[in-house]
This record gives sequence, structure tokens and C-alpha cells, in this order.
Amino acid sequence: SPQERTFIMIKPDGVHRGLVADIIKRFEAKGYKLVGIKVLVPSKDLAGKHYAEHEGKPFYPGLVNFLSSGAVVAMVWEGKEVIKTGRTFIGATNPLASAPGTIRGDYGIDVGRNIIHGSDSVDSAQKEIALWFKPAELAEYELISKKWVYE
Ligand code: YYY
Ligand code: MG
Repeated sequence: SPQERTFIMIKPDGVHRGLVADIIKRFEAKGYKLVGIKVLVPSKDLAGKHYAEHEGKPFYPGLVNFLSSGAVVAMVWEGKEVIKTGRTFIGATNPLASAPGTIRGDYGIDVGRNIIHGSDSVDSAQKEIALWFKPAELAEYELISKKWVYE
């Protein structure tokens, strides 16, 4: 649906490596609409909730520590099939298995330093957006480019 939204987050490694603008540029250039964005250092509680589906796995403690170790850029992007397209932009979980041209394929090596998060379903997108953003932090507006992107 044209109103589909996804949660995209540049992790601390992506921020420290100066990849914020490159990542935003890909979503913006595609034609998607940015409806929420903020920089924050997530608490361990927030990081743990975000990755709750992985609780109990061996990599979970390190993952939560890593996410809360520095600033992240949390975003909500909107547009047709943006959840699936976001995952395509991001690439495979393991950067060494990610195709060149994808964000992880272009910039990453180790799985625990894979630069970016993106929601993987409508359900996870709704949960993640609600976890990271208050409704008032999401802008309601129409892009002037809309009629040039959508037919
Ligand atoms: O959705 P995605 O980020 O591509 O992968 P998930 O399977 O949901 O894992 C979340 C996160 O956990 C992943 O981005 C890196 C980390 N991780 C890890 O450190 N080691 C693994 N073997 C699997 C995942
Ligand atoms: Mg995931």
C-alpha cells in the first residue's frame, strides 16, 4: 500500500563510519518519504526490546551491548513496498554474503558490525515504529514529488 511504513536504523558502526548521508540518500533518491528521524544513544533496555525476538541466542548480549554503545540514527520511511525494498537495499544479514550494491555488501564484513537495521514485515515495522517513535514525532505531509514517482 502507498501508506506502508518501515523502521530503518543506522547502527553505531554506520554512524562512526560516516555512512549516514549515503544511506539516507538511497531511500530519498528512490522516491520514498522520510516521516521520522532522530539521533539517540539507545538504552540497554530499548536495545533489548528492539531485539527481543533474539533473546536467548548466543549473539544477543553482544548485540544489545553494541547497539547501546553509541549513537544511532532511527528513521521511519514511507512508500509503496518500502519494507521489502528497504530489506533489498540493506542486503543479507552477513555482509560477506551481501551482494555488491547493497548497503551491507558495499560497506560491511562481520555480521555483528552490519551497519543498519530494517524491519522485515508489516508486523515488525508497526512494533518497531511504536517502540522507537511517539506518534507526534512522525510528520504528516505530502511530498511534492509524489505525482512524479507514482503513476
Ligand atoms: O534482520 P537482520 O538484521 O538482517 O538479521 P537478524 O537475523 O534479525 O539478526 C539481528 C542482528 O543480530 C543482525 O543484524 C546482526 C546480529 N547477528 C549476529 O551478531 N550474529 C548472528 N549469527 C546473527 C545475527
Ligand atoms: Mg531481523
